[in-house]
Amino acid sequence: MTMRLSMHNWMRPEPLEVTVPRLARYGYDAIEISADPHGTDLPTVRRLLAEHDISCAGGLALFMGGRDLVHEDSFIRQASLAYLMETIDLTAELGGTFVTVPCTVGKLVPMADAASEWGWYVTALRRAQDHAGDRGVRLAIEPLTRYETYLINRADQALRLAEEVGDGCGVCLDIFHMNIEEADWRSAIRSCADRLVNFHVAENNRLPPGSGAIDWAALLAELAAVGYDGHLSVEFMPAIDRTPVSDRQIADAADEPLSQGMIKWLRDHASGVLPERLYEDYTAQSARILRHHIAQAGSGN
Ligand code: LER
Ligand code: MN
Repeated sequence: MTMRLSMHNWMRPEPLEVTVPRLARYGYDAIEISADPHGTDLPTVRRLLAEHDISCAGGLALFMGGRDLVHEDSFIRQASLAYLMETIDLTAELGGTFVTVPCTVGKLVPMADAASEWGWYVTALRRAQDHAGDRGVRLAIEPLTRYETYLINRADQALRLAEEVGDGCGVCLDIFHMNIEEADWRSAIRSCADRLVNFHVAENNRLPPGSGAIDWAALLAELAAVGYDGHLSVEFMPAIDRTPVSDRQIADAADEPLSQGMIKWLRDHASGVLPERLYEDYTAQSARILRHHIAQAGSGN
């Protein structure tokens, strides 16, 4: 079994009717979907995926806006867990096998003492994993850089959390975040190998593979060596560039007709709304570079 290629749909606010045919055009196998469980018509999405031969690898829970599993207010924690549960349901309905769970993005300061937060997190994720397990889905705890969250930044922290949550709980590593936070990305991958259910890819500068300093041959060889046969999920997110040297023309999120939550979400990733052409080029480049390295890793070169 070899690694498969997937991509998120959260980096560019656009309908799935635009995203899914694009993925098919560039030879992706799957989508890692983030969708509003209340505003998504499942039969329509299922039809769209089938029509373009794109599978649902898994889902991603967007912890943006008010969503926070370790908020000091128990009502907010409860509503955030309900959101995660519904994302698990939606993902299972589409045939996905994991739900990626990052911390609340843009929350850089804790609200409570460390023991309370850890306890709330473990309790919520145990309930979510129980719910997910009944549906053939695993949670995938994803560490993010310190610039997005203060809580889970490294593989060892994610692993400890997953172990406390229980056997079914997995980990999702993201080489962009790892490149900043891990002392040794190889040993981080090895330590999580038994629980690694998803892997996000972007360059060290969060550009698409091929436009940065990550050694893709070495990375994919390491993933193959630990027996990883899940998805490589593309997640480029170029920084907004308002200087005269820019050729990106990324729109400030606030200049687009988006919700306040989505505006903050994009800004918290130091980005904005990418023009269609750039997004298309980055999607194509990611597939080209990764396909090459997946084939090399598969042949043992
Ligand atoms: C998500 O996969 C991620 O990497 C983050 O930056 C926050 O969503
Ligand atoms: Mn990621």
